[in-house]
Amino acid sequence: SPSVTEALSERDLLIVSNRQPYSHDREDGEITVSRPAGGLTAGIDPVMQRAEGTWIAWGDGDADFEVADDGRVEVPPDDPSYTLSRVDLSEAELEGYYFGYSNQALWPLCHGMVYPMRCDGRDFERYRSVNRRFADATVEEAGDGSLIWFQDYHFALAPRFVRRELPGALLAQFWHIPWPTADTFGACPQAEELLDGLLANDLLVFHVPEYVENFLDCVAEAVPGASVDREDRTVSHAGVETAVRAFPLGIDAERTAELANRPDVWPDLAERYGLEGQTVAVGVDRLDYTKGIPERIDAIERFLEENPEWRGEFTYVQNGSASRSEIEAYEYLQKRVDTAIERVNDRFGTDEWRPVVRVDEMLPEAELYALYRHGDLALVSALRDGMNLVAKEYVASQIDDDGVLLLSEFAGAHEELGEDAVTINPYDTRAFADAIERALSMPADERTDRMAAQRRRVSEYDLVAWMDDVLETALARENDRDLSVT
Ligand code: GDG
Repeated sequence: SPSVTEALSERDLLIVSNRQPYSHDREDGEITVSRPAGGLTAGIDPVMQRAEGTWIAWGDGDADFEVADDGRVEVPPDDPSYTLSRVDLSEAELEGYYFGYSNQALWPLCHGMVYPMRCDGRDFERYRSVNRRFADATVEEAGDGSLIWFQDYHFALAPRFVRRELPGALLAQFWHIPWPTADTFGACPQAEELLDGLLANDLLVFHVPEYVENFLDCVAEAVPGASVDREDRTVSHAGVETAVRAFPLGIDAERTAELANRPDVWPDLAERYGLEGQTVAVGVDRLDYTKGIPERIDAIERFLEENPEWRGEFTYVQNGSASRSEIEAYEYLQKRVDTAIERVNDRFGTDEWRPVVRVDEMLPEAELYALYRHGDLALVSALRDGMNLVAKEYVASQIDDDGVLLLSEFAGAHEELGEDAVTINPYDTRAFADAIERALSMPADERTDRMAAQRRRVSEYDLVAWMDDVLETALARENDRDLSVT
């Protein structure tokens, strides 16, 4: 909004994230710039352009560091307006901080999955030292009047390091994944230090109230001397008062609908994957064990078993690009998905029809949104998910209001969309299979009413509305601080 933009133009805005908004690659000796996909990165970019701030991120290619000696470069390339400052990580740092602690300790822990969790002490030391490197890079660019916005679970410790150097700066953090119950979080040997790091923020934001409550429980249990005010949802600890809030991340619904409305994309896509004349269900995920993909394929198998009239008529498209494959739990998941798909296709497939179509490659946005638009059903069956933007993207693409979203009760998105979506428990194969059948036979006017209600929500509370809430609340923290001092 104009008021937030104006407030930001008067101060220095810094973003700290693992992923960078632009990367440089070398192609045939030439250096080219690309803009990695991703809703939030794309959403913050225009804010940064207006605020002329600084973005600190991991640079991941030789070319990134060739464009400038110190890794600093002005972006966007065609209209330079803010600084991208890269932190170069060694193999060992990446191994310990990213593949180790971030993705084998914090990721499973926060999703309540202690089985694949590995809280290795050496990984944690790397995580801490990389957090310190990002904090140092931040302090170098920032001042006491800066607003510093940390993204996600890669940086639980950096806020404390920054706070020690810049006691007057305004610090905020957005945590993209769930926060588990105190019982689960207590399993982590580094629990107290992680909480102490996060409590150096003036504002800590989660997607939904449940994560806020869980976080406050964890603090009450594991941080000696912290005082938790349940009513205000604030914590006072080590000289800082942290407000803990829930703002559910939104998407650029208008742009999504425009892309979904492009003509001529669907016919080619439908031909490529054999979807012509089929009733189509879609699933779009990074191949991650939190997304409930094998559970979904089990439900499809059960559905085809019990509803023979749908054989030959119904196709499930699984779009899933490999992710974090270096990690054993991911390698195992990928095999489970392959095996499950093969099993269903062998059991029910014919020469003319494959029940499950696997799309391995990253689809261009226009194709992804065409798939959403023409998907009669979307199956979102996460076992746990901070939000799940796929659910919102599917809804925003339903410009004809005729699809049905089947949504796991364990995804953050269920908080906003659950009332009008078809709720599923991914562990309940029989009920999930029944829900697919019910969704397919839902009367047209009911489908339309439900989808229109979901679409209204997604376009009303969109990415801009969310960003306004977060930044406005962060800026208001400063006034609260001044008041509490005087
Ligand atoms: C984390 C949290 C939270 C996927 N395939 C293609 C493609 N995608 C895009 C989707 C979507 C994104 O990837 C996945 O976002 P999700 O939100 O579903 O999941 P995570 O990656 O786990 O994200 C999650 C999110 O952070 C934000 O806070 O919602 O809970 O886990 O945007 O569209 N995009 C294209 N082609 C593909 O083939 N272009």
